[in-house]
Amino acid sequence: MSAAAPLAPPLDVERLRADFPILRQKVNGRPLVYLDNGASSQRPLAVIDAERNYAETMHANVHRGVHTLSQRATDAFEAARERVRHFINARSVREVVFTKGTTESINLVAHSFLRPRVQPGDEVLISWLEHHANIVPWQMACEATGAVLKVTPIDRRGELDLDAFQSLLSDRTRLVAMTHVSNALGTVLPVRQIVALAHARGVPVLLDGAQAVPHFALDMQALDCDFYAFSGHKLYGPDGIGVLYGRERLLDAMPPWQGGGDMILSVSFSGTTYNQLPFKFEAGTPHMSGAVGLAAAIDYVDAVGLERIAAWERTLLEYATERLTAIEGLTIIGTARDKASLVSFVLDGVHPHDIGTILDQAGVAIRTGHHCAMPAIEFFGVPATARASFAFYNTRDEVDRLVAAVTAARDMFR
Ligand code: 7TS
Repeated sequence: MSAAAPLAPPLDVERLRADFPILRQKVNGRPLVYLDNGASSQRPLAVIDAERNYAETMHANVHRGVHTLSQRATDAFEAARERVRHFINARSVREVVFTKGTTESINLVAHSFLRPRVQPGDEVLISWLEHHANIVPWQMACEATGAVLKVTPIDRRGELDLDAFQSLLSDRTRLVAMTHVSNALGTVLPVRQIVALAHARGVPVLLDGAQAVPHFALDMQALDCDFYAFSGHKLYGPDGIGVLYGRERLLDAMPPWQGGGDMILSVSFSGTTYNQLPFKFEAGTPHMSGAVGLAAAIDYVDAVGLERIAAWERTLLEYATERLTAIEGLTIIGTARDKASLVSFVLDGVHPHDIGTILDQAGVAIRTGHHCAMPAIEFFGVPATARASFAFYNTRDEVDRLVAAVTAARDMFR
């Protein structure tokens, strides 16, 4: 079984693994097999070194000082923003807002974009696949405003019902907010169609890219969405840093959502004028070393090549799907035709948490539970799944270790 021939030469996975110090350890006496990349992927030395270099040679507060270190820190921070802009092909750095992560990016849009625009009875349209980060902020905004949350159904494969989506779009829809890739099932959503259908009705679209950014190349101008949110820690970068991409025209018209330093031009007790984009949305001291580390992660991912990453991850997904399916009593939850490299599954007679614990004893790290996407998991009539999520540094041998450990777990409960 092999994936379609990649355009670039295949990855030298063993060589790349050497870039990730954390992967070199044993857990419970066995070499670590890290398959929880959907939650957080690991950082290469290049990222660790970039954060360290920042701390050792340029740390000071940005945008504030005339002294040399402050200037260096500001230059590094703004260079990181330009690096992100280039990576996602945004038109301008004014469209790149640094946040804590996907969750904060979505909350920013819920507060500053949605709340001021909706009347009682207006609608926000999401899907059944969403992570709680793309459900709860809209529920809170709806509760505060009288707007209504509408949910696009999915089918037994875990694919979005595009016809239903189309009929749920109404004259009252003020925003579509959808995940690009489901973290619980791996489904890749037809985001271009979603954007085109929504825009045809004049409805703006936010995409939750937390699970997409590590797997495929992004182009905001081609995608044409209005907002796009992602996190550094799933992209081989630091935690505590993320991005909100927003169409400049929309960001410009939005009020700030947090007040404080950096987001102002001038403050007096009679009134305050706000700073220009993107600083208007970055109140307080930002995560400067995080931005620098995120830029290094993007450099690293670009050097490896997202096309080659996608090809190798597809091979891993197919291999894991084939081998796991062959385990008696195992059911894969989420069988969309277009899937990112993760497999959610349940095993007859064994609770997912027990699978996770037994796998950990074998040095295999997976995630178990509802993956903060309770509606998506409960749709399949299960309270939880076990989820193995792959990165480009995973190997076929590691899939074999996963399969052996799952088989052992099943035998233990027989
Ligand atoms: N959206 C999706 C699709 C996600 O997968 C996650 C995190 C988030 C939003 C929130 O991202 P954060 O960086 O702001 O926390 N997903 C997971 C996961 O699958 N396991 O742990 C976290």
